[in-house]
Amino acid sequence: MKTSIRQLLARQILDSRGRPTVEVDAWLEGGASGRASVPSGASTGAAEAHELRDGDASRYGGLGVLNAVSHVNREIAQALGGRDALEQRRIDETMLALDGTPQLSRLGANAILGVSLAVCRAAAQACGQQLYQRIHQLCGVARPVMPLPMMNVLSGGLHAGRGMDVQDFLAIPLRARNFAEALHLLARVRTAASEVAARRGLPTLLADEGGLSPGLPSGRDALQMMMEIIERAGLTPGEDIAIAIDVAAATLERQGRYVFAREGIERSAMEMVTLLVDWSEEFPVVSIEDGLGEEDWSGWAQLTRGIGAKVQLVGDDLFATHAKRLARGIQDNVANGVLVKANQNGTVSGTLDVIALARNAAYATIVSARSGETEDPFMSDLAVGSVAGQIKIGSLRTSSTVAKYNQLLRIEEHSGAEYAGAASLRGWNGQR
Ligand code: 2PG
Ligand code: MG
Repeated sequence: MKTSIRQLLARQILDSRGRPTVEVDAWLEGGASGRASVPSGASTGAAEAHELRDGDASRYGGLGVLNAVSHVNREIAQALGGRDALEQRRIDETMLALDGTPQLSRLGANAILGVSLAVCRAAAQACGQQLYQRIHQLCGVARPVMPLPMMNVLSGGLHAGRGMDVQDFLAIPLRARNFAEALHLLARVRTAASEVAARRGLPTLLADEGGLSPGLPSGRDALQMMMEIIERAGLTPGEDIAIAIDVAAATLERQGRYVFAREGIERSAMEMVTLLVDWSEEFPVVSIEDGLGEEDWSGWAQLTRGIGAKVQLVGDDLFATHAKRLARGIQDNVANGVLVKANQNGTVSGTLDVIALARNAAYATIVSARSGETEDPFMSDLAVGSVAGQIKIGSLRTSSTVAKYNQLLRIEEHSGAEYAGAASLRGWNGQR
């Protein structure tokens, strides 16, 4: 059969932090092929699928992925040789069964995801489809939609040497008729961010995701700087551009308390909730990710009761793109959105299942980049094809990040898909 897998070939390449990651080429009998590579996080959740690293300190400080590469080239290639690439779910399930561990720690989620992505791309090529069309066919929902973007502007936490306690401050364009216009607004914000930093005598060098790392003493100071940046861009905060935050609270949590080392303050879960409520009242903050720790379900429930009706509350480390964890959140009224990272899950099918589960519960779905990326823009096609509605990417500076935005421009041109816009934000009613 023309769409049977003829060969899988993996290799070790480097990501945007210069760390090894897995790239896979999939070749089908009819000559179609697909290449994909796997991203990698720094603020990783404990429930994420396992990224297999060699641990050989003499090579890339132990971060090599040669074992994962060899698992693709031997065990996985043997199991999948001759299988129909159009049967994405069967391919993914075969790999899960072959691995046999709950977090894919034997073969490595990086090995498995690399194959899953490459096979998906090869299948698209074999069918004469764009990748987003192939993904859309796999989910079988309404028409593809261009996502509302959120772009990293200021970084702290593990993405910027802990220069600030809170990990990310992002910009969301509220008024754009299409993705290309939204991108233009974000470009203006990013340029203004450098100008404001330079004027204040703050560093203009890039953090891991291409944003700035101003090292401000508190989250409130960062929010004030975001306001200044938006205004400097000639835009109105809360009307043209809103603010999103990724607290990445799991990286602050120590024995149930949240340690803001830079600020010199420790907060209880209740104080975290108060802080986030205050920020969302004082500033045009429309989306808060990981406002509490990854096992702090009661704190999360409290936050959701407090502001879940008017602010998007997104679980990243909390849900880890994991259906069971998301189902618990839905059941307990925790959060109202889920961050979607294919490498937290391990397969394309599993990731699409999480998106479907969220959609059925009216949770927002935000396809997200990792802080370590490659030039592969798979996530852009995933966001459009799965009708996720939102996408979170690093800043408009590094090529690995810009590759995702550029792919969205191409998809918009090719598909003529409608733009989701701010209506895809949970809790947003056009004000604030
Ligand atoms: C996150 C991502 C991107 P990382 O926390 O949402 O900002 O970071 O890939 O390090 O988990
Ligand atoms: Mg996060």
